Amino acid sequence: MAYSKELIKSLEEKGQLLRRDCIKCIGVGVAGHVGGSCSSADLVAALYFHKLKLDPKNPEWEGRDYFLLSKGHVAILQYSALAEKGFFPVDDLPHCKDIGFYLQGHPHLGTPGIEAGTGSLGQGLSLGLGMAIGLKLDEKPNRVYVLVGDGEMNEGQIWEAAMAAGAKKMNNLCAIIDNNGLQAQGFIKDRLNSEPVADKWKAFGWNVIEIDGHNMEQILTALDDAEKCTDKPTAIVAHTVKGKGVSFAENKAGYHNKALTQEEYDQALAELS
Ligand SMILES: Cc1ncc(C[n+]2csc(CCOP(=O)(O)OP(=O)(O)O)c2C)c(N)n1
Repeated sequence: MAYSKELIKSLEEKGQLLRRDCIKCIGVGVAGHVGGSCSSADLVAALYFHKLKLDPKNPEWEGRDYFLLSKGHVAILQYSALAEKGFFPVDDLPHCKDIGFYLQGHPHLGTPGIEAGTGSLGQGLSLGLGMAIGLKLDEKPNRVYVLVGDGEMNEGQIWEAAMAAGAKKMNNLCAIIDNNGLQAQGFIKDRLNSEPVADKWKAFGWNVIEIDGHNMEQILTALDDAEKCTDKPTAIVAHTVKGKGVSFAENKAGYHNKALTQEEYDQALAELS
């Protein structure tokens, strides 16, 4: 194994910690994005606690890597990672979405560690591509990572960015696709089917890596292999389970953005502990 057992275990634990933080952010009786947060949690844990070069004490550090949450509706997941990393207090997380509070329902500029306002689906990859082009023009080694939802791929702008990044051979750009098979209202295959996902990205000139998005060793290997690819942007197609780790929410569109009962809240935290 290329990575130590300790590293894998600690990152797996971080994934579970982020899921628990998300459930605490959501709380009881108020709708929140359980499904898409839990599906992306292991990917985000690997990025924030292993891959990304970041300085929590200096969020605008010139040497940093850039992470954009294009599926911005799961802002609670990014806030949890930023808080656990030390960008702001973990105790602030449950106040997320309070009127006037700095942690809002979608990421916005001005929050420490947030690189772009996202949540209007489809825009994050274009924003990331612009940053990647800027970094190349400045001859900087920083990398740009963008987390894209598979439902989000219904947006045409994703494919404009994909085409441009492929044509420009933006090897400093990595898209990670949370391929959980569900969007807000049902299975993607039953609505606007985006399969075959990997072939589409390949056709646009990307280096495509398919992984189990809950297997930490595969996640780390894919992120390292993306960095080694010198002539193409990389798309990591991560097969995940929406609601992963919360049994009653797994693979159910109904838990895309749902209020939890007290019983569900307690059960979710118990299962994730
Ligand atoms: C432009 C735009 N249209 C619609 C929405 C409402 N919306 C929020 S999440 C979502 C579904 C996204 O599905 P997916 O990208 O697969 O997210 P995941 O299942 O991973 O949470 C929709 C339609 C939005 N945020 N932006």
